[in-house]
Amino acid sequence: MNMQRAASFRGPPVVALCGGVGGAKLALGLERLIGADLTVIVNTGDDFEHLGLHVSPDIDTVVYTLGGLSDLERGWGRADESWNFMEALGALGGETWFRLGDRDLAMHVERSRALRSGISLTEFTVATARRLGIAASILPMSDDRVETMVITAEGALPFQRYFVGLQCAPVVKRLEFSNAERAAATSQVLAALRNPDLAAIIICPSNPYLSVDPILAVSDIRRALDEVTAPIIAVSPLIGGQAVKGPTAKIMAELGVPADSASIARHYRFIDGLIIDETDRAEAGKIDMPVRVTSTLMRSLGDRDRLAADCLEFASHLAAGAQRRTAT
Ligand code: FO1
Repeated sequence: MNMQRAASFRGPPVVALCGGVGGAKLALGLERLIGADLTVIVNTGDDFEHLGLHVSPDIDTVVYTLGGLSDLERGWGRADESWNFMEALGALGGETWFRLGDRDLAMHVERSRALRSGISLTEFTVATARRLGIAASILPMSDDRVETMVITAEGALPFQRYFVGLQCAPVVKRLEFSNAERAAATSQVLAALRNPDLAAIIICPSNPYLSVDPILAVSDIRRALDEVTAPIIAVSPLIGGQAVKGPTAKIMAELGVPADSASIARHYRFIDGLIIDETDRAEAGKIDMPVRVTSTLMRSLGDRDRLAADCLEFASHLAAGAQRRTAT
């Protein structure tokens, strides 16, 4: 094939809904597979004002991961990081419970400056991703502020106080996403979800309660999802009743929900299919929707690519089945 044509060839668009670390791994696999045909809609319920700066942890995790800048060990922040700012801040008696690396700090300073000058979070994120050579579109779920509040046995806690400050120790009673009902989805998010050529919507293996629910709580997004005809699939974040990283299983236990794939399927009752890990193969029969069993553990780059390909294949299989049902 002519190389110029190959470079500009576009396939059907795909949307991924994504939180932080786990979700970003699959988003990277998808981006490597379909490049500019991918739009990643990212949770901003974790965003907060810290040290006078606007911090968007999940957006940054996705941007750093797709931009090849992320720290693979830590999962968040940048590789080759140094911590001089934190040390100097600590010496002055400043707040150091939430660590901002020197390189990462540049992102928060520049984003805060942009927002103060009237540039939207979407405009800043799209421009930054382009500058870092990322082919996919990375979009915040909304430009309006939505704040995830963790209602715990010890009271209501802003997300990062719960997650980083208290290391997820307090017992979760429920979650609230303040302003989600009123927050508007951006025109870019709605255009991606309403694209008539859409091949699939993929809910990444992020924490359903902390990372995906805030996206689904935005009324405009929920309504748009109700109207899509493309298959919506999710990848379960659980393997053998545990999340690879983070407090998903702990939160499920605290909410009185069994930490298994059937619970994930019930949680996302509007989806058309669920991908589960082969460790949980025996659970497939208990799930009341189409299930694809594969390896969902993403250690290597190859794992990310393979799971991304499995997602696209599963979605196209579901779409073909739906077409056959419509035709008969
Ligand atoms: N996570 C931590 O566990 N400790 C931190 O000090 C921390 C700082 C931090 C700074 C910037 C950033 O983009 C992310 C950061 N994270 C930190 C990760 C973040 O709190 C969570 O991973 C997400 O909000 C949950 O998806």
